[in-house]
Amino acid sequence: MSMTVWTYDWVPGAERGPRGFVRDVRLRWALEEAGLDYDVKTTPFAERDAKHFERQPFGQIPFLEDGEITIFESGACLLHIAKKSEKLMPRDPAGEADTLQWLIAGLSSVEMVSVPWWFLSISGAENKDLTGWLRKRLDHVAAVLSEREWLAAARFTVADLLMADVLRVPKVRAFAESEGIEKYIERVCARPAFKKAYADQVAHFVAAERARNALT
Ligand SMILES: N[C@@H](CCC(=O)N[C@@H](CS)C(=O)NCC(=O)O)C(=O)O
Repeated sequence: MSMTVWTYDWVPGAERGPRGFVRDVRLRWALEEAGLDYDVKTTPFAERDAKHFERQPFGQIPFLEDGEITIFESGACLLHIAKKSEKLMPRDPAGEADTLQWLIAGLSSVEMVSVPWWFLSISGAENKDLTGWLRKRLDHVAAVLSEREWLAAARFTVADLLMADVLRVPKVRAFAESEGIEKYIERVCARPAFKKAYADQVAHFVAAERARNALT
């Protein structure tokens, strides 16, 4: 049975806005890697109704529908998809644990710092302590990547998908000032599954912007 990735019907933002970086790309990418069928449906960005909050209690996207199951949080959705495909997570216990720890590290050790840092830096309220904290986290990731090509299990896994998606945010990527991190992002994002997921998301939001402009 085909799964459904839920995203917004439109996202705000001058010029490109966040197109290509909205987190539904993580789910699209994982499903492309796994070769699983999916479609994409939308929920309004502007008016978040009770139905939306029933499926994502923070009124955010993405969330995933898989038959009777609806699951939110991009990390949880990635793990749900990874359970269905060895391409995303090895099946041996050590490889699985390695993948799991690095996926969670991407979320709770790197994105947990990079998102507030990025948010403050665009609002002009840069916080020096947060900058130092992010510097340390990125330097540690760079040190790990100086010794290996992939984060876990000596192969591409869903942990790389997540970490690369966290690191490729332009301001974070530039701040990293690390050749190792740059090459890692290039390596992971050169994958055809990422290119397709990215292009599909950009096309989705470009079409949404055009439709909106046609109405005004
Ligand atoms: N921790 C959540 C974060 C989800 C998130 O930040 N989604 C953004 C789009 S990428 C969103 O819905 N933003 C609108 C809002 O927060 O109101 C996840 O990883 O799924």
